[in-house]
Amino acid sequence: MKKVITYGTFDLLHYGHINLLKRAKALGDYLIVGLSTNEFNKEKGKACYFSYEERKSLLESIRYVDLVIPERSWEQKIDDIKEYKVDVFVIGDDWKGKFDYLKDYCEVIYLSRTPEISTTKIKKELSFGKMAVVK
Ligand code: C2G
Repeated sequence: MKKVITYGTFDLLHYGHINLLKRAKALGDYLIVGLSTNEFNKEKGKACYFSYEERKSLLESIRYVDLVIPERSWEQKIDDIKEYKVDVFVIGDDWKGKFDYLKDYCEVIYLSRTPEISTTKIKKELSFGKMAVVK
């Protein structure tokens, strides 16, 4: 069984996240998501709208996701790859090159980000009262 892992905050889940998870799952048979805890998000300088438990339950409802584990630090990836016998590490190409050190432990793949959508954009536009365009 080919196991894939990815990591992220996945706040205000949107189609860019789903596109990433769909393509990540297509790289193997089993997809693990390391979900940033609220505490780790503070280290990442991210303030989340949804709590860890809420973000976890959203991710677990996605057909592409097989297991959600907590991401508590930058350093846990190698241990996770060993512990879960991961074959492929995948993440969006906004991280291109940043995780090449994992190549000693598994395949490393950077996937193109979905343009135009981000949690930050959603927050900003909602705060200006911009709602979805009703055609
Ligand atoms: N993503 C994407 N397209 C978007 C937005 C996000 O493909 N429009 C991808 C990101 O590249 C990432 C994943 O969705 O692979 C989750 O995005 P974030 O929650 O923003 O994750 P990030 O804060 O980058 O956390 O240790 C790694 C970090 O935890 C990554």
